[in-house]
Amino acid sequence: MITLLDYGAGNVRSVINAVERLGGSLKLVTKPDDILSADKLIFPGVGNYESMIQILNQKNYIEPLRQYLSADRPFFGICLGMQALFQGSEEAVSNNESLGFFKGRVERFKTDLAVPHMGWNGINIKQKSPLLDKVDPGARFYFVHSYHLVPEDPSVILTTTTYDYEFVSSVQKGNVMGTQFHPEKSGKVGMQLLENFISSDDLHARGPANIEGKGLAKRVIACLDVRSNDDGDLVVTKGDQYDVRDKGNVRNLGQPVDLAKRYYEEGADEITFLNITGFRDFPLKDMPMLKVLEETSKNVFVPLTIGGGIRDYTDSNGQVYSALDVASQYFRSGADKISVGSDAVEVALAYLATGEKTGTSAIEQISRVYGNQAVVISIDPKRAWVDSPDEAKGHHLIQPPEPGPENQAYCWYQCTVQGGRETRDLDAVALAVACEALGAGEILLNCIDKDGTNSGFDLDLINAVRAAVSIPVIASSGAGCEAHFAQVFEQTGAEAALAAGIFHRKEVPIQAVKNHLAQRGIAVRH
Ligand code: 1PR
Repeated sequence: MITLLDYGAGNVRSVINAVERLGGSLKLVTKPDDILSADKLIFPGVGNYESMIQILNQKNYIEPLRQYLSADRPFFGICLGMQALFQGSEEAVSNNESLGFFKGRVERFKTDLAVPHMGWNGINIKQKSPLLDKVDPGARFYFVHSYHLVPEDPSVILTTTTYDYEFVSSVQKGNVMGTQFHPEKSGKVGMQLLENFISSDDLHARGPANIEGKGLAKRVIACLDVRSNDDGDLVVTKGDQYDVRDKGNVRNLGQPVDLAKRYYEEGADEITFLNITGFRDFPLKDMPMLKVLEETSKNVFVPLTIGGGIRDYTDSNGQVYSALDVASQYFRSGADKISVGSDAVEVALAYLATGEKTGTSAIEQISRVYGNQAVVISIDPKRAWVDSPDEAKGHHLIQPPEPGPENQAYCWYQCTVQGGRETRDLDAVALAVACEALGAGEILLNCIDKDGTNSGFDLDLINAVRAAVSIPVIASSGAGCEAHFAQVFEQTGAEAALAAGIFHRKEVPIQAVKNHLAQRGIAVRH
């Protein structure tokens, strides 16, 4: 019997699904006594450190947790759930006092690389532990965090990981252990680690080790654009430059749950769902999308992102729902990240006009509760061609190798909303910078001109945005063959590349992309 400490933030569904898949039975902590009566306790934490500590205090969980830990009973903290074991974090502004089981603190990454550290990275094993039994030392695990541990006592370090520099990625002392990475999101290798925790009778470490692991891999993401077709069924569709109709009918490329499962099995590093008509429907009434997430997360143990319709909403009875309410439903249904499209453009325009952060925008609210890493901004720019820089003052201008349709020498990338239906006087670079300032943790960078063309990613656009932000960028739109992925990783700083059409039409298998990247010396997860 595994007891799960769910303090109400982030995606615990994946941990529940993983434990159940491994045959474990699960009980949720609903009162302080449940902690003390647990046989084995898992504490998955996602989001903001300070809000986690506040909730643990409000629920009176701190003291029973301290008692449980000091009795050396089996405890597994994941991500924030492990950070909570230390004395405090730089992330917390005021209330900083944590469980204090381990001496040491949590610090923000100090690096020129993108922060959050997001993606599949290796582990350097420092101790032999039953937790790592049957885990291939060359395996990679899924990380998503901006802060890392700095323990005072090196003897508690189980593994380290290298991201610019070496940081502590898991700890263990007796029966108390934790990982910065997410085993529940790390595919088969993560399941093995969870199984080790669940089924081992003796979890104590067995002495020092010195095994070096691999480095951070570039991510290959499969994207599923989802909407109702004309018969009212939720289907995966795919457009050409955002036009998803073929002879008047919405293209139907399959069922979202089935396709997501297929891509997980084929080795996708993440799956993204975009509810492309979310801007006109209210997602909390769009229960099929929540169901899709619930069902998908039972079979798919890599990160899931969901976008479409994440904004404040007032229904016909005057009932107000915040973007945070909508996002919370998605997280509870199995999403790890949410993606904001149209609303981000409006929010950024308002922020750029006043220079003031209101604290009430979707980006700010969701990142405050769930952490920056959970907020992706999906940008849908279109090229706007001009003859001279004077015609695009204030916008980030590019001089592409090929001129425009009327021989124009320059273009800027104009933001659109509602799936490209309307444009705004804002360029993609400015949008990305504003959203990072408001608290976004990642950019999903589409390009309407390239979408569905199979002609390769828009390298100019990707370079311009990547150079302007310090959060990870996912290159999207235009992938037509394996070589396009190598090109985007060799010629831009993108951390991940996403494709839709070539995977849906089975033109290029995900493994073929990864094999090609590996042959070119680009690190990928196999
Ligand atoms: O504005 O917050 O409601 O979010 C709506 C979301 O739906 C946005 O993220 C927006 O990008 C997306 N969206 C809206 N309309 C469409 C459409 O296609 N008509 N799809 C749409 C966006 C772009 C990518 C696509 C890549 C790769 N699709 O997701 O998968 O371009 O395609 P490719 O590899 O086939 O070239 P909101």
